[in-house]
Parts: sequence; structure tokens; C-alpha cells
Amino acid sequence: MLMADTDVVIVGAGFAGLYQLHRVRGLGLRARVFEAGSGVGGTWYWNRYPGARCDVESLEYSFSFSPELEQEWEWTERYPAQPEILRYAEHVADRFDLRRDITFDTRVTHATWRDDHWEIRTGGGEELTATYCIFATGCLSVPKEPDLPGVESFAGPTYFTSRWPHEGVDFTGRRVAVIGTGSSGVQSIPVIAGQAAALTVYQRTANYVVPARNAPLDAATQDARKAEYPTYRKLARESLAGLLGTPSEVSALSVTPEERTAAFDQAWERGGLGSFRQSFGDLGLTLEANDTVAEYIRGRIRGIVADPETADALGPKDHPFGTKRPCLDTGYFETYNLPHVRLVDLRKTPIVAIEPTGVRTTDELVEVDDLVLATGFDAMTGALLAVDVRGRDGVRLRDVWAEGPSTYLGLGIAGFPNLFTITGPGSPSVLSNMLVSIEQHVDWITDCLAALAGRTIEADEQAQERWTAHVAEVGAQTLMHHANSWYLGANVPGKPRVLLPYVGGVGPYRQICDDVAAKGYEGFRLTETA
Ligand code: NA7
Repeated sequence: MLMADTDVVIVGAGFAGLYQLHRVRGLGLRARVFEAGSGVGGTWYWNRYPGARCDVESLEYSFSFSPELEQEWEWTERYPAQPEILRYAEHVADRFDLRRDITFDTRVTHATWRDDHWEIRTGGGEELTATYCIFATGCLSVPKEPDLPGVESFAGPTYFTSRWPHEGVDFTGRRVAVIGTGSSGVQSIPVIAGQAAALTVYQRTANYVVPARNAPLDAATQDARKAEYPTYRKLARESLAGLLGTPSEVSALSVTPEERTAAFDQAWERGGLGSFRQSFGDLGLTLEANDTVAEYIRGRIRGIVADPETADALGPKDHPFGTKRPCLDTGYFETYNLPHVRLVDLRKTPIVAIEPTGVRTTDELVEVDDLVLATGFDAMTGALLAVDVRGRDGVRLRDVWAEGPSTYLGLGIAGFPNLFTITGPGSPSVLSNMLVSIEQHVDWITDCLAALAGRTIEADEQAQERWTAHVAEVGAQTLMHHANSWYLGANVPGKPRVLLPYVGGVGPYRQICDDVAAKGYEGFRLTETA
């Protein structure tokens, strides 16, 4: 048996990698973390675009593992902005003295299983061996390749929201084009409009956008939460989405139209991701129920946006509410009432090409100085497949997943021993409060490593097949397949159309994972290392 250079290699120093490092240290194991960025924070390190903000409330989007950390950290807003979340990640790294085991500016390029250990290679040319390899690579970390003809020919600066310059960008007096109206577009457009001389927004799919109702967090609210944190954390862990707020069990179709509108009005005023699910329980289950909320939101848009044609184009029509992640906004629709802001509906006039001076659609060439691409990510599998991962007998993960990912619990992969994925495909991950899911996975992996005591673990092929079938089956009971979303890989040309996250809910999923562990890691094969 080889004495590996380190016990554990962790790929990524976002929230998942930081907490995993802290926990494996607690086991007395040696660990190395490799991080492509120059600092910690993962998605919050990279996504520095103007207006970037979490769509989960700060008092919920935070670690629960350390009561001291919970008590000492002060959040300033209901929804934390990117700089504040990044400061929080940096505070966690410093408070738990994590940086000394993290190698920054370094990508893991290869991970190869050799009989009883992983051989890791980095972009910097370092090679090392590790008994266990944990991918904490994030779900939205690899930007989608810009599938826009001629994009490289644009003469002015091109900014990706997901790779925003650290020094910021001043758009004062500039003519700007923003392509993409997912969360990144919806959050950045009002801020860019506040600076730019002219802003043209290119929208391919209109999204459901719900008010964030962001506000400063008052001391009384924060103190009350801090006094009862364990209770609230438990509720979140046992919930479906890792969020507080009880989903309704009432059908949207069981009430009168007036009662329904009154309930939707309340949800609109409350704001936030879960607000409509708290009104009615079947919005995500039947198209008929979903149509009621879709029409309500389109009506709201018509009530805000002055120009009827723009209002109509901004109203989502081609997918049910909730089948793409709804965006939370602050002044998004109002932005289109500004005289220097214009929406181009790409369903009517598609982009033909990006030219050196601007964006050409079938209708016109709009000349711009700056191009902003808010065009999304190769979600959930992109970062895992960006590494050349080879398991038993040299089998490549890229080949094994050619038709879509197959995992056991989103934690392990058959044929890839001693490899774990944090919030991997087949786990609730992006359909939940990520901090809740990250803590659950890291805790489970840590307990598993302790139980293994150096033994080798590998997901059983049949258990994996059963789990993958279960993920698909539960997903098929929802409306998820009615949208071309990144949840399905449908935003990336050529990517297999497979529902990537597990829709069964974080509470039930946690129970499944705990039961697996309690039954001696049922569905995994544990073997003495040769
Ligand atoms: P999203 O939600 O994937 O949004 C990307 C947007 O870019 C979306 O509107 C896309 O339209 C659009 N897009 C992508 N490629 C093109 C091309 N070629 N032409 C025109 N428009 C295009 O990414 P975000 O970064 O906004 O948000 C990701 C998640 O981060 C979000 O869900 C939150 O969880 C946080 P499409 O819808 O594909 O027609």
C-alpha cells in the first residue's frame, strides 16, 4: 500500500471546500485544497458583476456548524450582496485558519485512480497522491461558452458577469449591450442602466421575476434569529428546499379567483424565492395550477412596464413558473421605463452576429461600446468534467457520463473509488439553499471518512442505477421537463437532456443518506485497501 502524499485532496475553496477542509482536519487527516481563483469564496469570488446578490436570505445562507461564527457575524441586508458574502467566506477562512492548506491560482487538471490512491495533477505541473479526492467544484462555476457568432470580433471590451473584473467597470456615458436575462442579467441590468448612456438588453427567454424586497437587516430581527438559531437551522434542514417558510398544501384551483389573487398579492408583497409556494402547494405540480401564477406575474409586468409591446415581451410564456429558477429583482421591470433602455426580443429578431461595432439582429445593427454577457453556466457537471477524471481501469468520467451523469446519491460514482462530490448531480443541490446542502454533504462525507479508517469505498453499480432511476422518476412527477433550463442541461448545445438535481427535497434526502450510513454504507462497497 502506497503512503500517499496527503490523505485528502479537495478541489475548490468555495463554501464547500472550506468547510470540508475544516472537517477533515478535525479527523486528524492531512488535506490539500486546490483553488483556481486567487482567493476563497468560489462563486462569490468570481461573480462580481454589479448588483450580484444571493437569492436566499443572509440569515439562512450562512454556516450553522459553529455557534460562535453564527453569533459573531453581522449581516447588513435581508439578501446579502456579493462583497458581503465574499467577506464572510474570507472571515471563515481566517477564523478557522484554513488558508495554510489551500494552494490558490491552481487548477486540478487530472485525477487518476491508481490501484489504491488518486494521482492528482495541477495546471502548475504539481503531481501528488491522495487517498481520497473530494470535488467541491460548485454547481455554477464553469461559464457556458458564448454561442454567439462573431463574439470574438467585437472591438470593445466584452465582460462576462461570471468573470467580472475585480476593479469594477464604469459604464458612465457608454453604450452597452447586455445579452441574457437570467438572474445575472436581471440583477445587473438596473445597475448598469443607472450608469450607461444607452442600454440595449437582448432577451431570448423571458423569465419569471419576483420582487426581492431587499432591505437593511435591523438589529432586532438579527438578534431574535441569533437567539433561536438552532431551532431555525433544524427547520431548514428538515424542509424541502433548505429554506424557512412552510409550503402551502392548498390547491390554487380550490379557491375563487378573488381569493387566489389575494394570496398572490400577499406573495408578491412578501417577495422572495419561496413566496408563491407558500400560497399554493400545486404550482409546481400541474400546468393548470401553474398557469394561474404565470398569468398573475404577467399581469404584474403589464402593470409596471409602460410600453405594451415591451411588457408583453417581458412576460414569460414558454415555460411554467418555477421550472427555471425564478429571479429576484430590485427595480428590474421599472428599468424598461427609462428612455435610454430598450429591450430586444430575440424570439422575434434573433441575433445574426456580433460585429466589431455592435450586435446585429435580423432587424438592425445596434452599435455599442461594451458587451456584457450574462449567458449562464455549464451547470452541475461542467466543473467535474473540466477535470480529466479517470477511475478504475482508466475509465474516463467524461465517457461514463456521455449520456448524462449517473451517481449514487450525488455523492459517489461507481468505478471511481474514494471519490466524493459535494452537491453533485443527483442530489438536491441547486434546488435548495446551497449552504444547507453543502453542510449536509460535508458532514456525511466526514462521518464516512471516519468510518472508513483508510478503507476503500466505491458506489455499487446497481445502487447507482436504482438511485439514478429514482432521481428521474421523482423529477418526472414535476413540471421540470417543460422548460429548456440549465437544470436539464438544455442551455448548453449538445449537452444530454437529463434532470441534474434531485427534486425529492433536502429533508427526505438527508434521511435517505443517514439511513445509508446507518446500514453500514448500504449501496457502497467497502474494502480493505490492498
Ligand atoms: P442563466 O439563468 O442560465 O441565464 C442565462 C441567460 O442568457 C438566459 O436568459 C439565456 O437565454 C441567455 N443566453 C444564453 N445564451 C444565449 C445566446 N446565445 N443568445 C441569447 N441569449 C442567451 O444564468 P445566470 O448567470 O443568469 O443565472 C444562473 C444562476 O445563478 C441562477 O439561476 C441563480 O441560481 C444564480 P435562454 O434562457 O437560454 O433562452
